[in-house]
Amino acid sequence: MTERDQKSSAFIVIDIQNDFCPEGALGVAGGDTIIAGINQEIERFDHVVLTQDWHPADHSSFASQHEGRSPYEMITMPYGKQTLWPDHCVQGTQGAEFHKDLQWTKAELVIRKGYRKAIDSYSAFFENDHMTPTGLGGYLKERGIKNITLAGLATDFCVAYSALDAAAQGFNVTVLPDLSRAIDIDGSLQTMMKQMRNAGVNFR
Ligand code: VGL
Ligand code: ZN
Repeated sequence: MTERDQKSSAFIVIDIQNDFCPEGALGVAGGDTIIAGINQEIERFDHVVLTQDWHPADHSSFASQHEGRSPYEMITMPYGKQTLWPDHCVQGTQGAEFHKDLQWTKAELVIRKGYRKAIDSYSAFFENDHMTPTGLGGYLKERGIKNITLAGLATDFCVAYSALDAAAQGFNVTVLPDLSRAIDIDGSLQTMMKQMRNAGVNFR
């Protein structure tokens, strides 16, 4: 990267939290195996942002809040379709903390998402109504960031939705699939990889 590229590029690390690692409440296979590689990327970038899934204990994306429903079922919410999840990343719990091996100290911003009971947020940019901004797009633009590199958990949910929104907002987007891991429900990985390719997301 040239010095100029370096200044206008940010690395966004998605949801490297205990609950998304194999022992966690919504464990993603191999989720902890990408952390060393992510730490190396953190070293390389001038600008690092972390995201943190951050739900109230009664969040509406939890199957436990819906009588007779099980995790991984799909329901319809006022804002559209929503997959139901095991309770995960509850605010202030150990499961919501960053994995202990993640080198997070360099991060300039931690963006929390999914903190409102009535709506989930996969993307770091917009909540799942695709309308309510988190503020991250404005933050990055105001600071002159043009290129975004993304990695983390999970490839087919928070990484993919963040990449799609970033591309739609005009950022030049690169996803690192080798430093991301997927939940992969009903072909979601293939579907989202295709959507990212169609949106002009780069892969490295
Ligand atoms: C995520 C499901 C529910 C993710 C977050 O980080 O990909 N997936 N909440
Ligand atoms: Zn979540």
